[in-house]
Amino acid sequence: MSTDISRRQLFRGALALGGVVAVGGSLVACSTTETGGPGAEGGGGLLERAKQQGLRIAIGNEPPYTELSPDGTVTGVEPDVVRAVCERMGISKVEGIVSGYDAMIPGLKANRWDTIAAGLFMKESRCREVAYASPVIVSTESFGVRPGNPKDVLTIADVKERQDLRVGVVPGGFEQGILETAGIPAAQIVNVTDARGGADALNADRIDAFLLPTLSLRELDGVEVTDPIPDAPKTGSSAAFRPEDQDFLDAYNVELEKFKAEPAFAEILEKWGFDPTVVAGVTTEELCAVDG
Ligand code: 6CS
Repeated sequence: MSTDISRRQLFRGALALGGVVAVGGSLVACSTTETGGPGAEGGGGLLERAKQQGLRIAIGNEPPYTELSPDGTVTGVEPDVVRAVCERMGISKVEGIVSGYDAMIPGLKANRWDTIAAGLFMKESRCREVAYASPVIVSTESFGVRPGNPKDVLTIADVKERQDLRVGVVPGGFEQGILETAGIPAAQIVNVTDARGGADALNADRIDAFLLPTLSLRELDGVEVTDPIPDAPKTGSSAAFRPEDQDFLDAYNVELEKFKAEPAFAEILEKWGFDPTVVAGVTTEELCAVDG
């Protein structure tokens, strides 16, 4: 069982002590925008259009990967990295649009946003549809369980072997793919709306475990978080683009690689609870080889 306190608990502590917590970020364009955005024409058009109109990113609002603050700002580890790299590209505005994970790639293809910056973990099926930038995070998966882990759920193999276990996942998420790839029957896989919905389902005994990234689970009050699941695949991500925006991606990667060498990159990751040393040397090709 992980007992580390979450970033959110630290945040609350700072506020309770009267501390000032700087929340960066730009305003969120919460409404979905019509198709035909800056990337509509594909090719080099996105860079020029983004410089003029800003870059629209899809986010999941699942801290610490992405977070929509009450005052409308969008932050989280990936949006903060995107914003820093965009500044180096002459793009001064980054707008976040909240989406479910299952709609992120279709929405990108429909030009509802220009980039996915949500911690949409790389895997074969996704890498066939979108073009990922160089990895910025590698993280782990855990089970959220009721206090004391009464069903003793610790591994994917436990779920496979005990068909009475019901596991919650967010629709179309990486975790649903983990269970399906492991051959776990659909009857054991329960869709929940999002991180908060999964915690509610757990506490209402509609599921026995909630499969989600370790750091996301740690943000949820009342949920016990298992140690990282030993037989879950490596989860890594970065910004994802339409294949036709390769020119933009090439320019983005040049600035991203420079930024990754600066202390500010590690500072962003550590602020959100990620270990910058884990992603060092990990490649898109490696993460795109993950089954699913
Ligand atoms: O990549 C995904 O689908 C998963 N990523 C995060 C950050 N949370 C859950 C989601 O299923």
